[in-house]
Amino acid sequence: MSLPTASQTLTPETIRAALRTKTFGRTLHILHETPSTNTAAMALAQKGAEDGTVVVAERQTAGRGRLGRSWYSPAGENLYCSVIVRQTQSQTRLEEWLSWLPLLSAVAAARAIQAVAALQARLKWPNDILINQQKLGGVLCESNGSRSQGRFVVVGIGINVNTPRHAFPDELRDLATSLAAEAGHRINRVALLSALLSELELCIGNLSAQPSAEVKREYTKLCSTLGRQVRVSLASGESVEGQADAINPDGSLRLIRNGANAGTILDLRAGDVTHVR
Ligand code: BT5
Repeated sequence: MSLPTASQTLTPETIRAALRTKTFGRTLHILHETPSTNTAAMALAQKGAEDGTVVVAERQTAGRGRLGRSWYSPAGENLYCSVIVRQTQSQTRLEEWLSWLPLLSAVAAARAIQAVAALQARLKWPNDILINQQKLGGVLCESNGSRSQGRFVVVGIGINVNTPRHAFPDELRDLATSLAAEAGHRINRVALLSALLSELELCIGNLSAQPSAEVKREYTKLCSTLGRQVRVSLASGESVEGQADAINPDGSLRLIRNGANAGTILDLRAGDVTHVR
């Protein structure tokens, strides 16, 4: 068998030959171009697509981050991937399941990056994938509200794989990086996608069976936010500062506040973290 080359394109054949999963990616939609793989996966899930269905695109014309932000998604270089995950938990465990999904998906991405590119990614709470403090990727989880269709979450992951440092738009050049920029050579996207889907199946599968203490501990180990002074912008527009102390059992971030409220504990379920020092 010949070794896949780093420029290998994403085709059903190359991906299927590399897949090592039980369910994730066994139903696979590969799009040349789409507004957002998350939007495409949402539409498929609403029509009943099965658990583990994956949408991958070569290019996104309206790739999305959280809170309406955009995700830079040039053609042919990177991974833009969304997985439909159907909820198998009882209602009582739903909140925990939903809050850990993005965190564990980020662990899965870090594991895949280590396996394929031999680079150690770190995670910024809740869902940023970093190398050397620069943003390499992100996770966007979106769920449906309706119980009649069965609860599902679309786990969207974007990883900058082969974009050269100089090719990022001005506003991202100092903030973003790619695997190729860090490794000094191009990285095979098919191998990375296959590893990512295997790790997602393992990490999320673990979560469905029971809250996996092991993957949660791994998140804590990889999370570069902990122990730092941080500023967190909240959805309300307010921002709070303090020391990131721990990840709580429900996936929220425990912050020990500074300033007028020094010492007060705040448990944050969402927010944008800036590492102050
Ligand atoms: C995220 O949002 O980090 C989640 C990104 C998820 C993207 C995937 S791609 C497949 C799937 N389909 C989609 O439409 N989305 C998902 P957030 O934490 O809100 O970060 C967004 C911010 O990251 C932007 O405001 C920019 O500052 C920065 N950014 C945008 N594109 C980037 C890129 N390619 N690399 C690094 N940083 C980027």
